This record gives sequence, structure tokens and C-alpha cells, in this order.
Amino acid sequence: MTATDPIQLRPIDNASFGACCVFDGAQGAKATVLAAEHNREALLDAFYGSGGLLLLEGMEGIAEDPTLLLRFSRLFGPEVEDYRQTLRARHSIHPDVPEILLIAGKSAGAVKPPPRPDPPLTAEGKLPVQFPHRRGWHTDQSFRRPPPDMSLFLAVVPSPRDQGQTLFADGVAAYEALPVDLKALVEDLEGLHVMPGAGRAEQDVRAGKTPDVLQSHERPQRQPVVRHHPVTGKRALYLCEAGQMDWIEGPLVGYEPGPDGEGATLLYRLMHHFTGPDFTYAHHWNKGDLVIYDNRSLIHSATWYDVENHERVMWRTTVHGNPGALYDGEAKSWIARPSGASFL
Ligand SMILES: O=C(O)CCC(=O)C(=O)O
Ligand SMILES: [Fe+2]
Repeated sequence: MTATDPIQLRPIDNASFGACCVFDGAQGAKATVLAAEHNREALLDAFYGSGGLLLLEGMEGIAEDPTLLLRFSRLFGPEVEDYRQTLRARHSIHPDVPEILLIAGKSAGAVKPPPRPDPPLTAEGKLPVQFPHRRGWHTDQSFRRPPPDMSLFLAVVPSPRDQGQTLFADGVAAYEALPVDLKALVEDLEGLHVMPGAGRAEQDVRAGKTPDVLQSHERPQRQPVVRHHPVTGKRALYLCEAGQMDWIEGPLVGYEPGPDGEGATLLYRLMHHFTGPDFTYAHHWNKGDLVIYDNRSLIHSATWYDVENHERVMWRTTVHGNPGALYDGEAKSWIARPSGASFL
């Protein structure tokens, strides 16, 4: 770093990837967004240089001026998702800024926290992180092609300490550390990803639930298990598990399907490796923390909090536009086309 660098970076405590980012002299959300707008290149260098996880603290001023989150999100890519166009329920969209998704535990149509892992703590008395003790690992909207680049996640009302953390795993480090046999096995492998709630998740299939009839724009999508990052050139594992893979035809293309098939066995092995202690970080939220995470190279998981006794309100934006050459020229898979329309 030189004296003229506009950004100061420091490692995030207990994380082997990511950085905490401060703009020189900028106090509060408004000044930080302005400084970021003037130093976009430095911000993006910090983001990619730190492995795709940036933490900005003290951004609670966004809650009073939500357009700040939109302005900040726009620095990361050409398209910030407008949730009105993605059939999200109105109550989960910010009333003034439709690019902001509201993730809250108590409001109408609330997002329920995931259940507590069983047992709730590891044998060492720690928060369970590694799959399959911890379930729910995913990368955002991997059931779409092209999938999104990154998400921005703001703690408006965090849950109490030791609840409602968000876990992150570094797909680049996890890929690089794969044993040679697994690396060869995943090279050209594809996963089959599906939107949660379509009756195709592992537990739905195990319970014998009848899956929903999906329209063509809702169908499961193939994704590479190894993504080539368009900016850093690095390779990263790109996988989800129980709720966001298709456990009827998948989870892995070309492997025996279903929860007890060979595809499941390999997915379990990969996810266990991916979420191991060397590659994971648990973020304990403070009010005003803003975390930007790269969906092309990291996965994450929500954790339990006591929704009966505590509210938790998080705001999210999702940025699209640079998924990599693999997706060149593809139309958005999740937008319904009028029937009879040409698919050219
Ligand atoms: O609530 C959390 O900690 C994570 C939620 C999540 O996965 C998301 O909004 O994409
Ligand atoms: Fe997510």
C-alpha cells in the first residue's frame, strides 16, 4: 500500500480469505459510497485481490437512504437485479428501491431461519460449519443461467451474538487443495441446480413428495462444477447441496441420480471437502456491516437464530453481467418467453 492508496485493507479476523475495507477519511455510509464512486478501480482491485469477500463496517446509514446501496452495488457490475422482474413476492421487495430484497424473520411472508444443526454444536462446542453437519450451503441463484456475479448483504437489524451468522467457503482454495483424483474427476463435471421449493430437493425426494410441474424457464439448469473466474482467471468449485440441487435427475450430470446414487456420494464428498476448516469463515454480524461476496467463487450458508424472540433484518442486492465466456450469448433462463415465441 502507498500513502496515496484510497483504500485501507486489513484481514478479517479468523478468515483465510476476504478483507475489511475502509476508504481513507470517509466516515459513514454516504461518504463511503461517494469515495467508492471516485475510486471504483481500487474497490474492484480490493474485492478481487482479497478473494471475493469484502467487509465494510459502519454502513447503517444505508437504512435511512437505501439508494446508497443501489449506487454502491452498481460499481460492481452492469446490472443490479430488479426483483419485480423475478416474481418475488411484493412484501420481500423494498418499497422504494426494488433492487433491494428484504430478508427478515418476522414480517409477512418472512424468510424463516434454517433449523439448528443436530447436534447444535460440534464435539468441541463450536458452531457447526462443515457439511453435512451444517446444511444449506449454496451460491445465490445457481438455478439460473447465466448465474449472478455477486451479492451485497447488509445487516440492518442483526440477530444477537452467536446467532444468525453467515458462513462462507472459498471455492478457489478448496479447488486447489482437492486431491489429484478428485481434481481430475471434477474437471468437466456438471451439476444440476434447481430453485428451492420445487419439490426436487434431497429431503423432498426422500419423503416421496410429488415435484412441482415446472415451466421451461423454471427447469433445473446445468452448471460447471469448476468455474473459471472471468476476472481473476482462477478456478473455483461451484456447487450447492440439499436444497438447491436437483435430486431427481441429478445432482451430478452423467452420474447415477437420486439421494442414494453415485452422484450423491460424490457430491457429499466434494461438499465435505469444500466446507472444511481451511476454507471457511463464519461472519458474526454487527449492525451496519455490509459484506460483498463473489458468487462465482464462494458459497455461503445462513445459520439458525431464535426468530420467536428476535428479529433479524438483512437487505440484499444481486449484481449480474460478467459470468464468464461459458455463458456468452445466452438468454436469461429464468425469464418466461411468451408461448410460441422464437427461442433464437
Ligand atoms: O441470511 C443469511 O445469512 C444468508 C441468506 C442468503 O443466503 C441469501 O440471502 O442469499
Ligand atoms: Fe444466499
